[in-house]
Amino acid sequence: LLQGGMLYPRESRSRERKELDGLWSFRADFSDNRRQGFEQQWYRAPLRESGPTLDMPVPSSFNDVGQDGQLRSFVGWVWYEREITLPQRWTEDLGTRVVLRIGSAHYYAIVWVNGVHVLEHEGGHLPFEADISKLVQSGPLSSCRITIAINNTLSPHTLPPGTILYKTDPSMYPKGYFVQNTKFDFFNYAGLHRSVLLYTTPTTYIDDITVTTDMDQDIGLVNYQIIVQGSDHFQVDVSLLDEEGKVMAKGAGAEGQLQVPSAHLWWPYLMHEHPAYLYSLEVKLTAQTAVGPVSDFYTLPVGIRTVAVTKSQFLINGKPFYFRGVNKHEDADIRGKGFDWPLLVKDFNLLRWLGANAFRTSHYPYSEEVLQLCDRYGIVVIDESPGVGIVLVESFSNVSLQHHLEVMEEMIRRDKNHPAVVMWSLANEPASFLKPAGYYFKTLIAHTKALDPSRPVTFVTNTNYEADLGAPYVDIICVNSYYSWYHDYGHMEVIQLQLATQFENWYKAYQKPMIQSEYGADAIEGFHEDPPLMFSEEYQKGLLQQYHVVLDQKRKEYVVGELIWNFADFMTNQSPVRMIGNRKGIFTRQRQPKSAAFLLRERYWKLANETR
Ligand code: BDP
Repeated sequence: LLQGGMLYPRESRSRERKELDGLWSFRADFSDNRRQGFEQQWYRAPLRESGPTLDMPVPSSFNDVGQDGQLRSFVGWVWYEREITLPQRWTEDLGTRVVLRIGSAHYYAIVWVNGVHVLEHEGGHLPFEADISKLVQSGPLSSCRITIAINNTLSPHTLPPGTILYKTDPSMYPKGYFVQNTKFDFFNYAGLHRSVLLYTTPTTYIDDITVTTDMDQDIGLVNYQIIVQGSDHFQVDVSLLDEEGKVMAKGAGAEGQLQVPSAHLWWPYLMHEHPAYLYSLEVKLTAQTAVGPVSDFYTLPVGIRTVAVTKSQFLINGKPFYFRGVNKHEDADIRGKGFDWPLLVKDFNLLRWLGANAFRTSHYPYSEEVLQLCDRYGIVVIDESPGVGIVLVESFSNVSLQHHLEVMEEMIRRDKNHPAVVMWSLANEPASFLKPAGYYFKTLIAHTKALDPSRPVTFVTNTNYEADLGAPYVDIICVNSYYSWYHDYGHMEVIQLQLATQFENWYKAYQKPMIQSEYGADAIEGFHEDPPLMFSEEYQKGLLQQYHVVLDQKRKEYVVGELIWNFADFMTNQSPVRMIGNRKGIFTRQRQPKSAAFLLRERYWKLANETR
């Protein structure tokens, strides 16, 4: 199991934070073996001393900000560096703990501070951090040089997996020629996608908080568990405040249960006149240490809600919940997968305009700020791991499974306290018919449930119901299908029959609630054809309408949700079936609506009014 917590870095009376967003120095290692940076130890001295550097914005993918096609498709190590000056109180007060936190570095990262190796991390979508107090408090330096080398190469054992293909025919390819192949449908953007920051805590500090909630009649139950590092002699006090700042319950000790009479529940968007009610759990730690008394403060937003699954329903606070939602990507022009506040707020405004109440983080964990907004707006989340494109037999091996187990640990550690997160999704469209898939998913699901017994677990399948070896272990069956797009293309008249058959087969086999976790069609904005032809706005609309006929029948039985593919157009690898990316968005990549967005908006508001 992982050591240590991963609380979101928040300021408090005892904690400071310093974002390192902005321009970093950057160099891609174009040497033949891509290892010149290590051979010449680029981390030893400022990067500009070992050769020319570029200005690179953080957070952002490095791929699309430049005019260099070679850099856009670069595979290998890139180097980032930033020098900063630290406040004196950080470097001179030995009671201060200074932590370097990297929100996301895709895919493998090695970090040095002032030339000293401090940590390595595998995986492009989850944060990692290192205590760098000793390094910044040891000398006369008040400056600090952070070097991060990042490798975007994917192998059969990474998540997502990929393969490097060497092309050796000397009559067709230059010496050493290789390409990165992937089995997933989005561009493998890379770089520092989320903020890099420094934050402080006292040396005795609140390391982790775990909250689960329940209801007893109208009494809200908040179970909490707090982990403290740095001292064995401490006291923990907690209070739970309502939205007006009134103390509703108090507790003492690192573990306990708070009771909130007439609790306001956390409800999804449009399911209640006051959705997304958030309490604040204020945690105060006091400890006696060698340097005197120390206090640490941390405040965690808490939503009181329950989640349960029956044979045919998904219940939130005991009420049937229907996922009216979308699949998204972290993707936009220029910045690629780089975090961007205006984009984030625009997306949430569009979701609420649509009347959507849910999305899936296809196909990897999104930034924490996204989940915080979901908590605040009542947008329900199916939180998905980067297990997309697991289709090779090697990717079901023990090495791969071990890494996937660790990713689930990191993901749950980061996201466990978000009321908006109601389900874990372990993978998207794995080859779950392959023999080792049964053991793989059985183990992965058991581990996920052991880490978090409070949420249902699923993975998203496109395998035939009779062949799927993982489906027996999930709580909800999530199925992707593309009738009249990848099969019987051009023939919308077959959708109703095929979709009804899909639902009926799965339900007969498993008697579990189902979600249509993807369906959709590409449409290029401004292309019109009536009668509808593929790639026109009319075809996209027509296809969705056919799906909706069947969804309307089956949602009265056991279908508990529908998630359109996709919220917005997004970048993919170049291929003859992709016209500058995947065009299945109901919004363009610039977030302008296609006709289908208006159709979906009408539908979602109608559904919302029915179930309110
Ligand atoms: C599904 C995948 C999704 C793709 C979509 C498509 O889950 O990632 O983008 O197909 O082809 O199979 O549009």
